[in-house]
Amino acid sequence: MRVGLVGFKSSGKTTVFNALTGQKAEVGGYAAGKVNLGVIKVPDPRVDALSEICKPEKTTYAEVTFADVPGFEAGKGLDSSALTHLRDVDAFAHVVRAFGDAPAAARDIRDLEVELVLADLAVVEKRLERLKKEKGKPGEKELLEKVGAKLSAETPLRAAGLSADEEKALSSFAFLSQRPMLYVLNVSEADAGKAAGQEVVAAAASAPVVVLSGRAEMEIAELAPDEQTAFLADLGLGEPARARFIRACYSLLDLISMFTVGEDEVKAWTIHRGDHARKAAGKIHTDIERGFIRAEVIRYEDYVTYKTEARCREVGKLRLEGKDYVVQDGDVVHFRFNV
Ligand SMILES: Nc1nc2c(ncn2[C@@H]2O[C@H](COP(=O)(O)OP(=O)(O)OP(=O)(O)O)[C@@H](O)[C@H]2O)c(=O)[nH]1
Ligand SMILES: [Mg+2]
Repeated sequence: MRVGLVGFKSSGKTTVFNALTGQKAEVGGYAAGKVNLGVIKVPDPRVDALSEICKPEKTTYAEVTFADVPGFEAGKGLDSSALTHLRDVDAFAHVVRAFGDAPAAARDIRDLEVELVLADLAVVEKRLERLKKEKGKPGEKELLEKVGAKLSAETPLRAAGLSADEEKALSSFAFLSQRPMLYVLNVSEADAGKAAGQEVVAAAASAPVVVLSGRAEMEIAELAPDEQTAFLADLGLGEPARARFIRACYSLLDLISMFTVGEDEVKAWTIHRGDHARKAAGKIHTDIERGFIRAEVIRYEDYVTYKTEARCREVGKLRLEGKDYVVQDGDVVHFRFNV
């Protein structure tokens, strides 16, 4: 799962990237053209609690990869290298400058959205042009015309009310405006504890907005844990924005966690909301997916209450589920399989 930190030049993407990943990539645009990549753990108090109970040798959190993409030139449209970077990520975190001189956050939000829409419209028009000469799939032309009309009205495809079947039919086009979007409002230190203004919220349409100060967060990330708490309190914050932001990305992508527990390892596995047990098993190993027999499932809350699988079984909190069971966020799962 790759989330792209994207936006116009000098909005603070690399600063935010450093805050998230603890890396020390060069800020100030000196490393122009370079994409920085970082893998981060998704903070999850449930993993901590399970680990506390099981005392495993190893504790493994879910992970998200962040890509820090070079900034786009305002007012110039997206060039081919910008489009390549955008196509390479599953979701966008648009880092918007709201610090320093004359920030125009709402305008930046709308401008990038329009760029995504225009890039998609170009793809639609090119394909429709081709369909004058060749025969497409049944219904393809009609669907592309519908999509083209939405885009012409500057509606991003993620907000176009497409059905699941339509989305599936369009998946090979890899439209940019269809991908999940989240806004990072990069504010000055003084504004770190405040909520986003009305104009920004309106421009963001219904996409989530995370307010943070990239510079302050980067400094916090460099401190020892006990110093971090004091610094955060000074800024009027309870936890680093980093934790909020990472969780927001996770839910934006409609990802959930299931857990496996044992003496050797407590581990969070990233799956999609709606995944069936057999598919979820395949995350762990294809053998488990192939030889799937059943899933033994305990709710996270029950596991924390009764502490062991055996005790959960005794009190009737361990359920046996088949391959079509839809795994729920927080399920503690033990797969039985045979190969
Ligand atoms: N005051 C203040 N300055 C910041 C903040 N975040 C970034 N900056 C400054 O803004 C400048 C650009 O920051 P970068 O993180 O390099 O921005 P970028 O978006 O990666 O820039 P490009 O990759 O060139 O598009 C640097 O001088 C940063 O120190 C912030 O929260 N507050
Ligand atoms: Mg940068």
